[in-house]
Amino acid sequence: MPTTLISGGTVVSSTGKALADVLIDGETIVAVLAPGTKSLGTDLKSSVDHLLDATGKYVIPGGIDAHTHMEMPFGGTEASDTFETGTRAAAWGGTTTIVDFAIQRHGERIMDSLAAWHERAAGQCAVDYGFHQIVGDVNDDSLKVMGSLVDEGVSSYKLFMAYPGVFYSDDAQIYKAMRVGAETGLMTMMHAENGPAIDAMVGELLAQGKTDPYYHGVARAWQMEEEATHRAIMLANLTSAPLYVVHVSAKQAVEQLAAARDNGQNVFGETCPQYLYLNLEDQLGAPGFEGAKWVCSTPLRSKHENHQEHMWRALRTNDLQMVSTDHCPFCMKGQKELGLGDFSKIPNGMGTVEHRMDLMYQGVVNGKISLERWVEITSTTPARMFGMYGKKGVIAPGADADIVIYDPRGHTSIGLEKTHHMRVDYSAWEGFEIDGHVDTVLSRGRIIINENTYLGDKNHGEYVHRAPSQYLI
Ligand code: DUC
Ligand code: ZN
Ligand code: ZN
Repeated sequence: MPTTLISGGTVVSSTGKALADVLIDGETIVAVLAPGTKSLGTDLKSSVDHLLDATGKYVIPGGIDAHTHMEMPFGGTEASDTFETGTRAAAWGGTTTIVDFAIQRHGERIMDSLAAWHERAAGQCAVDYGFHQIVGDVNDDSLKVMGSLVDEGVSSYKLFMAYPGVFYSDDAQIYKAMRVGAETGLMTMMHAENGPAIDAMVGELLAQGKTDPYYHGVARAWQMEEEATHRAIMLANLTSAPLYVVHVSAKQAVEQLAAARDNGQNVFGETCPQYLYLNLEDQLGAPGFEGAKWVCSTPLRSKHENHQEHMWRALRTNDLQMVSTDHCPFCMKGQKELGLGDFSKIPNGMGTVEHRMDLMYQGVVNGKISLERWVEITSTTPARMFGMYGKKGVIAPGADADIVIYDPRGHTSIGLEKTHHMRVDYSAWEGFEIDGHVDTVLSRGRIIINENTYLGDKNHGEYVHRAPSQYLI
């Protein structure tokens, strides 16, 4: 097995940072050493197969994006990143594990859908991958089968309170599923928006001739998110189910989560970079049909309502626990343009998997979060939340050698289609300048990004069989 030494860097964890060398044997970290440690009198630098100089740089555990949708069939089309292209883009951005979603649609059986998603991903991924299970048809068979998901390494499942007629579950279905989740050690993930009320409002807006992308944000008002978040929390309280609310964007939804946590309830929330940096007026309200680029759900919120400051604060104070992307890109040409003249037909989603580590590092530069918190919300907590910690989310002996060497003096200009690696014909992040740079990325000991070169391949990524969440009680 080839050995690698990462020397001279500052190893950052969720609890601190220190100058240290990291020794890797094959796929695994074997030691974190005081700089310059000798082995049997020999300088390790001269005895390893690969030496990576990290002087002046941060050495962090590889990013874990726990919410992606590669190839997702949605809105009459399919997300434009495949497992191959999406995981390669993830690698470029310092993300070494994704957790995607196997999708059970109406009339399908859960285990068939899981098998289908395994087939899509196997042999296609540049980095490691796991699955949550979307349960889009809560029926007696689904409720029976859900209990065996944990044996498949799928320790979390997702329900939707939005999208009636597609993935939507009503309150009775949510109640029943949560009971099973609580009994079988599954984390319940929730898309919390009041879908039926949203659809009613969409109908009203379209009838008034309000068809532009901007109205996507108007229809999916924060009240829709707060109400659904509260309802999900109450149903989780009743059933003793642990609850993880995805893509939180409204400060009022954060307040619901914070109040439940203060009350001792086992609930959690993630937000996404788009809710920390982008807004309703400037992006969704861009001239013409441009706003379609940023149509996602939950939607971008109004810059006049102070949601973003609240999100950053919640990340700092642990009212929100982590940041994922909800990566689900659609091209403008042929996909987003399905909604020309009717915002409700614009496929929901945008591409961020490549930029999450950089965008969140900018939060460190801007004084919004600490360096350690950056590692915690992008890697360590995702690993703990979704049953991967020990192998993932930490630089320690025995862990997978998933490591990013990050240069705080480097610079990243997020630009046009040509300068990113996601398979989408625009960048939702064009023009963002980051004071930092992903220099080198290792996935299970293999150098997959170095000196702006991709060295990985689509056969490298392995399925991560996840244990139950460490946050179950
Ligand atoms: N929201 C999105 O924006 N895209 C995929 C699914 C979702 O809930
Ligand atoms: Zn969702
Ligand atoms: Zn999603």
